Amino acid sequence: MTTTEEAPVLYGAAWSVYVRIARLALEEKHITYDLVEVDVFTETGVPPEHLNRHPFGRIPAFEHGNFHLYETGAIVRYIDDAFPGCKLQPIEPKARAKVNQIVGIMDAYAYRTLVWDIYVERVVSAREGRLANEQKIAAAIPRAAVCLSELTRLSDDRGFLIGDSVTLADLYAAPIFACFMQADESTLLMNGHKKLTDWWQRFAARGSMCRTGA
Ligand SMILES: N[C@@H](CCC(=O)N[C@@H](CS)C(=O)NCC(=O)O)C(=O)O
Repeated sequence: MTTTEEAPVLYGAAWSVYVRIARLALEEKHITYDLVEVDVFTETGVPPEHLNRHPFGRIPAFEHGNFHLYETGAIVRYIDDAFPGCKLQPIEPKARAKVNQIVGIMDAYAYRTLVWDIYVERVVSAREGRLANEQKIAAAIPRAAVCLSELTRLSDDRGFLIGDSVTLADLYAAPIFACFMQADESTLLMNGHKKLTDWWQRFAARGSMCRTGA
């Protein structure tokens, strides 16, 4: 039997956007957990023991006693439902649907565009001493603009993206913004998005963000 007192274990790497989303959920609910480092980019590929936890070879994977999960969306909702503490999903159906809509946008569109196409090409490539793929960045700009204008349109102005307390929408958006805002392209793209800029400045200073910074 699994009790909430058993410390959950997260398998993954501290640099990972998705691992950080799951860590933020644990941190916001003040749950003690262990982070076990897994490198999925070794020369020999994903470690075999990790493929047992996550057959698709991604991170994070999650363990709570004898209960095993992968897919960040399932992990954070389990964390929210199974543990006491603040609720990360609104009860009111329309607010809950909007939180899930933002989570879906972050997952399906923003992660690839803002992290891989802009942040990795502009910031990580420079750090690694390789040339940025300017074509990839240029193609990502209009998609990034849609991500940001949709976030602005869908979010309200009560301190968090949706409502007056932290939700999964913030937890999905923040690790993606932490990467994207390091790229020069963010300055121009965030122009005219004051509500988002203010949200990011407030959210980036939260204890959970400081404790999970790579
Ligand atoms: N759908 C997965 C996505 C997780 C994901 O893509 N994680 C990245 C790290 S942020 C990863 O494992 N990348 C390894 C790879 O692409 O091979 C989830 O929601 O957990």
